[in-house]
Amino acid sequence: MEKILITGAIGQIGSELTMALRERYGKENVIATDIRMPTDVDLRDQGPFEFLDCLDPHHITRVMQIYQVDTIYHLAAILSAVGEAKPNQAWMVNVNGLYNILEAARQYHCALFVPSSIGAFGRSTPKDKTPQDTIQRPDTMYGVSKVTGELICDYYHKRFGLDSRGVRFPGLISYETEPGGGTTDYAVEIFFEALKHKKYTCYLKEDTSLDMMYMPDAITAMIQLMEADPSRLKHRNAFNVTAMNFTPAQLAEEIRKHIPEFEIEYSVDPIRQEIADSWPNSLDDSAAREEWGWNPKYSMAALTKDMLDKITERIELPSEQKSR
Ligand code: NAD
Ligand code: AKB
Repeated sequence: MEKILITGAIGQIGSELTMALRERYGKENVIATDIRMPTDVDLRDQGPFEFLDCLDPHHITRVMQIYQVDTIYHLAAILSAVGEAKPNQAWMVNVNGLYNILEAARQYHCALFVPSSIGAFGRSTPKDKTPQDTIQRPDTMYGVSKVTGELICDYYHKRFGLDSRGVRFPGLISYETEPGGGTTDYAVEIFFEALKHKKYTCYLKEDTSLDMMYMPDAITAMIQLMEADPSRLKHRNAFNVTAMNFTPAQLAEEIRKHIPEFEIEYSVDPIRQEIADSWPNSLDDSAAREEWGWNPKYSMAALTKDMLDKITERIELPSEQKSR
């Protein structure tokens, strides 16, 4: 029976991936870990949870031994906007933390999933339909750490035969857990603000085009790639994956189909705008489609409806707004 360790399990992706993997492989077989304690009762009580700092290699190996781990989803990281504010911490967690996990995975013969990001591209990368294999010269610490991660995961596969796999995620949109300090967070905040206040002030310019994906598709991508037949994988780490592409103005227009009074204003944050401007407008994900059958389900319209429905169920709204 597979024993799966998740690092950064309390974060935006980890909180949903943990529940999905417990559902698929059995609650006792999925060990959620983080440097924060979970407040979500299901995540905390439905299966094992361990405090685990990926900067502590001895602790990693101790947890691996106790649970006889054979697969790791390594999600512990510092995201792009926080990474620009704290570049030293971003390098430590995203590079040194990954190195510790790679070493543990090598010693204990584990399969390893590590997500990269559209942040691994930079201004000199072709912006539209960004190819799978192309120029990667990012100028953020997040991007530098992500390219380093992609390369070292490939190295461990080639040099040690480690079964490392990964995708380059676009901005992920979800309602369960707040995003952890990225540049694409506006695309989550906008839904909560639209429902609570019918207005949102966006920190990116109205015409900033970025790729995005709804969390259910992201969860499917991770599991599907880790279960894929290895003989079909020409690429290993950092498959481009995407589901949709929009600007803040286009997302606001889609939200207005459900909340006609919704208003969006813009107050541009120069740091996050500069990061977004250095990322692709859209990705070419044909390698993922060909090599392991990637095929996202949610469009911008389907995501918008589902986000508004799910958040409405969760937040306390005056009763007349609930009958939206
Ligand atoms: P998040 O910030 O929501 O969660 C990261 C988690 O890592 C947090 O719970 C944090 O407590 C934990 N963490 C931080 N330092 C740690 C340490 N030293 N040891 C152990 N845990 C530590 O991030 P996320 O959005 O869930 O992202 C997970 C991964 O996916 C990251 O590698 C990120 O770069 C990548 N990714 C995310 C997105 C997105 O839109 N969410 C897009 C592209 C790539
Ligand atoms: C961020 O904005 O930092 C993340 C990402 C796209 O990697 N959401």
